[in-house]
Amino acid sequence: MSKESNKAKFLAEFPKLVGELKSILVGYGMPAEAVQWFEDSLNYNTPGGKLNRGLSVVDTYVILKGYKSVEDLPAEQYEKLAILGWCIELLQAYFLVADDMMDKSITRRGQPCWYRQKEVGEIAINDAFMLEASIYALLKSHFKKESYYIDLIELFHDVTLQTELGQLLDLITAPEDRVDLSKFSLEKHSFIVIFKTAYYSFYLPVALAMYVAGVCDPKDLEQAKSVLIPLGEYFQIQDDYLDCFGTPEQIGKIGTDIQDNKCSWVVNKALQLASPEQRKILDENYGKKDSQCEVACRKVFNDLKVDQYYIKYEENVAQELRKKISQIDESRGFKGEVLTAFLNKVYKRSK
Ligand code: DMA
Ligand code: MG
Ligand code: MG
Ligand code: MG
Repeated sequence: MSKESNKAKFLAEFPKLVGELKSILVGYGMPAEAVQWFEDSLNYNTPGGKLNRGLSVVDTYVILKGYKSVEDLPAEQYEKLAILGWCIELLQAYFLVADDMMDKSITRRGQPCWYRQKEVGEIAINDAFMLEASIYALLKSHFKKESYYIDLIELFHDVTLQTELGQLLDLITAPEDRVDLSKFSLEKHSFIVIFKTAYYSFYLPVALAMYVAGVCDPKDLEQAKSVLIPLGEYFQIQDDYLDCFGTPEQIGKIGTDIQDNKCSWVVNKALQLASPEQRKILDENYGKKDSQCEVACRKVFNDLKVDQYYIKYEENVAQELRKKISQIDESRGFKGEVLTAFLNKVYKRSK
């Protein structure tokens, strides 16, 4: 089955879940306009991305159970995995609605950010909470009878807190009014991105599929984590790189990291390489809400050839990860191929 038809099959599950979630509101007697609002928020914020996280739950299970392709999965089993995949996409939608408000972003997935819709505004905060609450409603109705139900809930709770801790550090390291580049470092960057991105985007989909497959010995969860966390770190470094060097058409969003004073990989790499003159330019121009200042920073990044360091970083990290994967102990049923599949989805991505 092709990548496109896998995605189409996964997307076809979503309207059913929307129907189910709406029926909870209807059951509480919510007025039709509120039900419509919730439906609009679900449809606007959940399905429009690459769906890599959601699809990976299904893909991981297929590999762990030794199926040849997604098509060979019994329909009932496919549905369960797809629901877990959509639960990650709901978690992602929740984080993104809030992230775009906090980062003052303009577009997401090629359309205006939800909070920028004129009738939405700060109601988006409550919409974000409702996207998150939807996860637990779906888990309850589809997994309550499973022996691993509490493991799923704890996993979602744990990675949610981890992500929020990463977001906290991301935001307090980037105050709007006080630019102080001496607060940045690649070590701090690593901490931020592992927490804000790697746990929920990489560890979560694989761990969910492992629980359903019954391949969830703590040693195996640890093995998966030992590759997925550095892989997620690499993914967020790509995100930082694309924020600066990608085009809005390519990435579906307008980069805001320079003006937002973000502790991004790009500025950290530049700080490592900068001459005292270049450092002065960055000190005076980074984190200012001014497009001329942004241009001055971009010129320093280009002069330092940060993009070429990125290409080198990408090749090195992929090689290291492949080596780590080759050392995975498969004796309890976990498979390194799960991790290779993930790495291949991410390697040299351009959106
Ligand atoms: C992404 O950080 C992290 C979360 C939890 C949404 P970001 O602000 O760099 O993401 P984006 O570039 O997509 O706004
Ligand atoms: Mg953002
Ligand atoms: Mg952010
Ligand atoms: Mg970003």
